[in-house]
Parts: sequence; structure tokens; C-alpha cells
Amino acid sequence: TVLCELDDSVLRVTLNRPDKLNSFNEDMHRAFRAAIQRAHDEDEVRCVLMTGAGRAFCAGQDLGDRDPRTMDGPPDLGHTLETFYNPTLRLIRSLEKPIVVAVNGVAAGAGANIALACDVVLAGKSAKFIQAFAKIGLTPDAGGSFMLTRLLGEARAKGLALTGEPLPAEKAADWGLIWKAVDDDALMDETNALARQFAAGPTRGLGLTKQSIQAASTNSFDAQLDHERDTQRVAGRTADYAEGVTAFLDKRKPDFRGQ
Ligand code: LHQ
Repeated sequence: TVLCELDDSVLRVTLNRPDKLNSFNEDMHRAFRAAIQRAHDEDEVRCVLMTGAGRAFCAGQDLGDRDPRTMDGPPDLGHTLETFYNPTLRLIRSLEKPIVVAVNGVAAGAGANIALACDVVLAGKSAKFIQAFAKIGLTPDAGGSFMLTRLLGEARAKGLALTGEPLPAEKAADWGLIWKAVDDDALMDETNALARQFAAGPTRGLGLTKQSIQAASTNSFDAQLDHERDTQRVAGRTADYAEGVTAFLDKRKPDFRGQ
């Protein structure tokens, strides 16, 4: 259900249930969680690249898994979130390495919001982001209410979440929801290039940068200045910082080792 391979320090994670538009069943939840956990555990991983197999990125939860016509009573979807989505979302946000996403087609429901929780999102121009929850009587999850509101503000977040209208990739980029919309046939090349750039970068510094930007969403200015002080203290002690400055002074390209 999820392909996972390490290639030159990039962990490539491909959601792989194309017949179901890569919607999440329990197997896929487990395999996806294991992939992100691997990125935490292995020093050889210096960047994650996430994408979907086939024509879609991810259609969110597999709605066939819980057919109301064959269930005894209403489901406890809070339990589903607590068991499957929320721990994975926390792993994504706490990973001190960049996660680059290639949104190769439609991203709906939790599928859209998982992409938005990652760090640098590129999308093919034909891709769309759909807050599909409203269409089936649900509410935004997988961190969507947080990410949409912070990235877009309340007006656009409510517009998307209440209507469930698809947001095309180029508009998503214009609105600041994602980093870039690119031609469909350039998507994988561009995302690969970015992932390789990150994987050859100062991994600790990039990971701390991710954490710093995320902390700013909820910190006061004063608290964030303290956060910056602490973060820079750690970054300043890395071998990659010494290498970066030495390379600059030597007028050569740095050779970062991720330490
Ligand atoms: C699917 C799905 C899908 C199963 C397409 N499931 N089969 C959290 C906690 C617990 C429970 C509930 O949810 C959540 C979080 C959520 O993510 S809720 C939101 C769930 N997602 C949706 O509501 C999106 C449902 N899908 C769609 O609206 C459309 O399929 C989109 C707009 C994504 C794509 O439309 P099309 O390009 O026209 O493709 P299609 O609809 O023809 O789908 C192709 C196949 O994929 C089809 O199967 P079939 O056997 O007929 O070929 C669909 O049934 C299947 N599929 N999404 N979520």
C-alpha cells in the first residue's frame, strides 16, 4: 500500500492504492506511519519525498471501509483519528528533516491535509485540493483546520471547508497554500531536484529551521526570540555550520554531511 525506498539520502514514500485513488485503509495507515518513523530513526535519511501512484495523490480516508449500511451503529471517528491520523501527523510535524510533497493529482479530505502538514508542497497544475469533509457531513481533520487557517486566514479557510469546492493547484499557490504549481510533466523532476538539494544540505540546520517556522505559528514574539536563540545555539555547534562558513571563506561549494 506504500512504497518506501532510500535513494541517495532521500526517502521516497509513494502512496500506492491507485485503484482507490490512494485512499487510506488500515494497512496503508500502518505502512505510511512506518515510513515516517523510519525517517525519524535512520540518520541516512536526510529528506523525505512523498507522492501518490497513478492519477491521484490521495482521496483521504477509504470510505468503503465503513459502510453505514452494514454497520451496527454510528462509528467513533474520533477513535480513528486518535489511532491512525493524529500520531502520524505528529510524526510529520516533529520530524527534524524536510518533507517535500509532489501532489500529482487530486488531494481530497485527509489526503489534502496530510500534504499541507508537510514542509514544501509542489503540485502539478492539473491537481486540485478538496476539503471534501463538508460533502459527507464531516469536519476538517488531519490538521486541516490548523493548517488552512494559518496559511490562508479564516475567510478562505471557511470558504474551502464549508463549500468543499476544489481549489486548483495554481490558485492554491497564488493563495500561499502551497509552495509551487508546476507543469504536470515537470512535477517529478522539480520535486526530485528539490529533495536532492535538501538531502545534500545541512540537515540539522534545515530540521531546526522547520521547527522554528512551525513554533512561530503559536508563539508570542518574545517566546519566538527565545526560540531563535536556542535554535541558533544548536545550529552553531554543528559540523555543517563550520563547513558552510569555511567553504564560503574558501570560495568553494560546501560539502555538508548532515551533522
Ligand atoms: C474512493 C475514495 C475514497 C474509497 C475515490 N474511498 N474509494 C477520517 C476519519 C474517519 C473516517 C472518515 O474520514 C476521515 C478523513 C477523510 O478523509 S473524510 C474525506 C474522504 N474523502 C472523500 O470524501 C473524497 C471522496 N472521493 C471523491 O470525492 C472523488 O473520488 C474525487 C474528487 C477524489 C476524485 O473524483 P474522480 O476523479 O471523479 O474519481 P472517482 O470518484 O471516479 O474515483 C475513482 C475510484 O476511486 C472510484 O472507484 P471505482 O471502483 O468506482 O473505480 C472511487 O469510488 C474510488 N475512491 N475516493 N475516499
